[in-house]
Amino acid sequence: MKRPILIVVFVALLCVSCTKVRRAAMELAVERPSSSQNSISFSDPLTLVFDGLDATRKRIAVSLKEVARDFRHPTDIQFLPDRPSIMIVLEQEGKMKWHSLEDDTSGTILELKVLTVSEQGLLGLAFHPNFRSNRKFYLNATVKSAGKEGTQISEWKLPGGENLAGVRAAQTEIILEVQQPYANHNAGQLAFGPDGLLYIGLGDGGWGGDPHGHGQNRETLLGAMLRIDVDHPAGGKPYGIPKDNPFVESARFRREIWAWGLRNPWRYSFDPQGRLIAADVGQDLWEEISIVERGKNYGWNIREGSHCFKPSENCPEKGLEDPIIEYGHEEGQSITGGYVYSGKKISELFGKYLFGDFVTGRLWAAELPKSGEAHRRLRGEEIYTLGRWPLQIVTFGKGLDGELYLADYRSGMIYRIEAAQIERE
Ligand SMILES: [Ca+2]
Repeated sequence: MKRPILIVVFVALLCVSCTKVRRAAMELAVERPSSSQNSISFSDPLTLVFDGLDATRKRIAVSLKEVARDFRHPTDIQFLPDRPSIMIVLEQEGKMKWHSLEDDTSGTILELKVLTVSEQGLLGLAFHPNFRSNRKFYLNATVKSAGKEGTQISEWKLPGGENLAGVRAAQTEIILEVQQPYANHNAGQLAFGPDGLLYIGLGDGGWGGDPHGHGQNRETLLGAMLRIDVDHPAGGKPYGIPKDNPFVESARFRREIWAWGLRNPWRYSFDPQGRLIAADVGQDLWEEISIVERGKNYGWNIREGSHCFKPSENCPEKGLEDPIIEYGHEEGQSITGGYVYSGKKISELFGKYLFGDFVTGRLWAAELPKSGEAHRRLRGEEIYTLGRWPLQIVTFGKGLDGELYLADYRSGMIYRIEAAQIERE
């Protein structure tokens, strides 16, 4: 019974409103499909539900095809930039694994000694934009370093060659370490922007309600989206500060900060227009998605979504960015951001941003604001439901061909999102 207990801890600390969440997780456990099943279909009423607000939303019909299994607590899915069929999966407990979608072979690229309490672990991976020539990649993990627990961003090199079996990556540098006061809200994603710079989202340091006020404190790296240049180290650090970062001239605020006021930006990605779309996990009431831009304040912990948090009434609004999408805890309790779909399998999904909820297993797709359009709250008809699945949707992955994948934290299965299966009698 070890595994369910770990899951409950992970779920509960993502949002700190425990009883309701635990119950939801247990209900899901009962609904889980048998392991002999290798796909879940939109048309199968036993596994897929459209309830609550989803009952009134427009639907996009999809099925989930199992492409890999037997991962232990997967946390990230990426694809090897020069090998479209090689999927890379991180496991919370510290392993980075490869899996061939061509022949089902797999192996371990590295194992990192990480902390694994609550939301700690090996959490995010980004390949360098020039990976093909320099073979560099970056990991986001929670580790103990010099006696202190915190987030560590490290640089690695993967040896070249066709055959991945037996290949082991080597760590080349520690890029950044940030001490974490609590085990939750480490965020975890890493992503390079179209500008070639590395974006590192950091949560507020954890516990609940942001007890130290990190979200609004620009003198700390916590509760912020950082932007650094790993190719041009400067000032005695293994990275440089881009000249157009908002606080580059500031003596007071941290120069790594690109935007702040974030609670726990667990997953974020760049859309095809180069906009940074970040899903920020909420406290007790609201889950949210924002377009994150230079020098903007996304409100936490003054506001949760577009609502007052502290103070609970008549909170300031000026200078605080509202999300473009938010949903309440009757729909889900821990948002998992995804990617804009640009694959060929599901025409209705093309160009839409896919996201989901870890606790309730709901999947949605949104029509993001058009290029150049001011940020605004999306209207109801711009959000589609893909149903509520019996899964703990912990992360998404995007193939080099634009197809999307998701990982089920509980079962360790990886699914590809495909067109709906047509029922035949
Ligand atoms: Ca916010």
